[in-house]
Amino acid sequence: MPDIPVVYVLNGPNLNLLGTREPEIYGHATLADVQALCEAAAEGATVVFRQTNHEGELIDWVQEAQTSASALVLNPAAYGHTSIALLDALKALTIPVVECHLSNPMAREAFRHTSYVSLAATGIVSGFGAQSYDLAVKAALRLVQERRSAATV
Ligand code: CA2
Repeated sequence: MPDIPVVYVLNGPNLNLLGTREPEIYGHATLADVQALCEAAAEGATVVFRQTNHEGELIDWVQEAQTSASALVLNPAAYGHTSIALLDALKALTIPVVECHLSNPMAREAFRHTSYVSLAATGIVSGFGAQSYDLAVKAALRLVQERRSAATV
């Protein structure tokens, strides 16, 4: 029986406010709705879903993912634009990393056009609102599957 994959879905600062403000940018779904969406997208795989407003805690969880997860979906929120420490933590991972954003940062202010996280991400899903997470979890699981198949040939 194959091991059940574990997908860490980590969320950065202010995403706890989702659904309460700026619905024109981030939509009406709450973070609890997004978690439910990720669990549905995982189709039986285990989802570990967390949010923090603290950079160090996010980095601790990224480090934890290396030993406890098969893949990481990360919405770094504003830390994606600012945190070299987060990038360094991501560079130490050997599991697939899917960067995920509700909005499309490239279509917004210039300061959102830089993503340190992208330098370490396998791929990026952005601009689809809460559906970005559905796509990101599915992409992460596909990457896990591909790696497992490649390891058995
Ligand atoms: O589009 C995304 O998912 C972002 O990662 C969201 C970040 C932003 O800094 C990135 O540029 C793009 C902001 C998260 C804050 O979320 C809020 C949600 C509702 C109300 C207030 C903040």
